Amino acid sequence: MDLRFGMFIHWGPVTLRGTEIGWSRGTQVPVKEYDNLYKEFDPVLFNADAWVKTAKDAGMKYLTIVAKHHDGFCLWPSKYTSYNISNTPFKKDVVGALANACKKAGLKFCIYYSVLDWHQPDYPLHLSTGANPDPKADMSKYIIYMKNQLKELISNYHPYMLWFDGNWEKPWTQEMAVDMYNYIKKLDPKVIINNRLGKFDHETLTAESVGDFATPEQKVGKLNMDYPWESCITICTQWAWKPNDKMKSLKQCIQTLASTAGGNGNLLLNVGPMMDGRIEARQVERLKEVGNWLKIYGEAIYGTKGGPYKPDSIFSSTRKGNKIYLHVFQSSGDQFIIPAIPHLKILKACFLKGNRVAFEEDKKNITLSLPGKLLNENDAVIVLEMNANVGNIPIINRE
Ligand code: FHN
Repeated sequence: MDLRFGMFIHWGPVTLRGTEIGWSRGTQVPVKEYDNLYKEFDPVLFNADAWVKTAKDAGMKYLTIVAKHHDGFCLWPSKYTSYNISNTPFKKDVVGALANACKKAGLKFCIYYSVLDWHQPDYPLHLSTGANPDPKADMSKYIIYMKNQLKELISNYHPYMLWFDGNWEKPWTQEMAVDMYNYIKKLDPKVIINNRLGKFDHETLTAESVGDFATPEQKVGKLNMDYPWESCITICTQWAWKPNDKMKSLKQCIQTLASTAGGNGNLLLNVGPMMDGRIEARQVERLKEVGNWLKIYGEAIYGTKGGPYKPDSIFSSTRKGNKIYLHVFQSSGDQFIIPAIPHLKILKACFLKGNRVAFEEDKKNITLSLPGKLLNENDAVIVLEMNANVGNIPIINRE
């Protein structure tokens, strides 16, 4: 949770069609055609160090590769199925290359693995529609297949975190989830596991949940100081690569990161590399711009807690030690008024890496005098140095 910002990567033979990974199988792309795309998959420009450099330059601290999505194709040379990268013209172990590149660059390496597998014979459902369960399938054999692959991934690539998905279909039960969680924690007690093994709402973490953190999707999670969470959001609209897909602006990317951190959560920002193995230049550029912002303002994101103010469209806040970082997204006029902080006094207010900010403080409000034009239009960070540690201030709602 101190890392706050990671890269998510959805990629596979489906990029040869530019349609959505998994879900376009049997819809936009006929099943037979989809399941044979791997025979043409040859991303000769794939360079793990280049992907990791893009993540690092973006200020991301961890990287999560989709090793196997719902379509069952494996981006590593699994010995438990021939439906894997070693049987493509490309052959190279993509998961292994990224694990090594992350290690060299000091990024935490993480793996996404889909519980449901429409391609694997022993998984009862072979279509995204869930139609006609396969009577020949044997879910208990599929669970052995899953355990063998997870053991293969954990012992070969030592992931820091496992990001499961595809837990919503009938063949998969809560009992299977608990058993799988315990099996993995025996293999590696330190590995972090998301909450998408269990059969419960992935936006929250409850006693019934099976997993270590909640996973809101395509939205910023709600402010929550009680349990860890991570929002996964696409930099464009589709998870896998799509030609001319609409890309988020720099302001959207930065304000989304400041809002997830302001809500006490992480952001896993997704890219879909192209069929030749490169991440689109415009996405690399956008991520670089985010990284440039973090080079200046990273102190207000990494290793901070969310709050004490509830985030909204105007601003969010993060905190560490006796400092509160106000992330101002838009200012209306030269005064910025927020509720006072009970029992605490401001010693100093200034723009992070910038000038002092004049302020008045009374029992009810803090009034900050802001220049007409904010220092950074994407997110101007103001630091309030308080006269005591701010870690345990209860959440403050703005009327
Ligand atoms: O179906 C998947 C989808 O393809 C994508 O992988 C996202 C990423 O979190 N999760 C599922 C939808 O909830």
